[in-house]
Amino acid sequence: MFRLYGFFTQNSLKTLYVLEELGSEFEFQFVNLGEGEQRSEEFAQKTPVGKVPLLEHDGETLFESGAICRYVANVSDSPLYPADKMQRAKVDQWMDFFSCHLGHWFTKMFFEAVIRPKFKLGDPDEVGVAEANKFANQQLKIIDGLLQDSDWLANDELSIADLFAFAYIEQHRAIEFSLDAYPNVKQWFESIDGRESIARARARLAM
Ligand SMILES: N[C@@H](CCC(=O)N[C@@H](CS)C(=O)NCC(=O)O)C(=O)O
Repeated sequence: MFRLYGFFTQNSLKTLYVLEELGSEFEFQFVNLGEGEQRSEEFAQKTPVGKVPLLEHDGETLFESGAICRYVANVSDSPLYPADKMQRAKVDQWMDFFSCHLGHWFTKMFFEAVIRPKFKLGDPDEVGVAEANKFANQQLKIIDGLLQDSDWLANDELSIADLFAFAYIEQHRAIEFSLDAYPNVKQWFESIDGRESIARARARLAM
């Protein structure tokens, strides 16, 4: 059985969404970052980076949400991470795009609007927010064009890339960023938002 350590934020949510969509059996252990639990000696023994999400399986540990999503789908032989090499690369391509680009900008805006004030982490980075907003809008336009011809990001099928990307885009709610200008993204977002796997994952966190 898998054991996942996580918090409310998007990196943990990606892995929770994928585990629930796979129908995997797993235990979820909440790590309260607000209380500094990631810096406890017990947690430090499990991971050198002191971050969530963290997966335990078969006596091994794994960090990095992308690596965790790929691993759990792989172990489950799931079509959510296709075996075909090119199809798999397309899934990886979109996961990397969201980690490095569009998801990164949403995370920056979420950090500035929610995390920084909540944990009193100093002065807001207004220049950084303006840059994130500009690039997020440019890149949402690209994704909106892609989703005009397909319901999903890769290979015309739901994959771990969609769930991974969804967790980033989901941050738009907390920062009051409207998706109205991107109707295909909005439709894609809502179709994932309504999935039972997402509801089960949220119930684990009692969100
Ligand atoms: N690239 C990592 C990022 C992990 C990460 O930054 N986790 C944050 C929560 S979203 C964390 O654990 N922060 C606690 C800390 O840095 O002390 C991933 O995708 O898993």
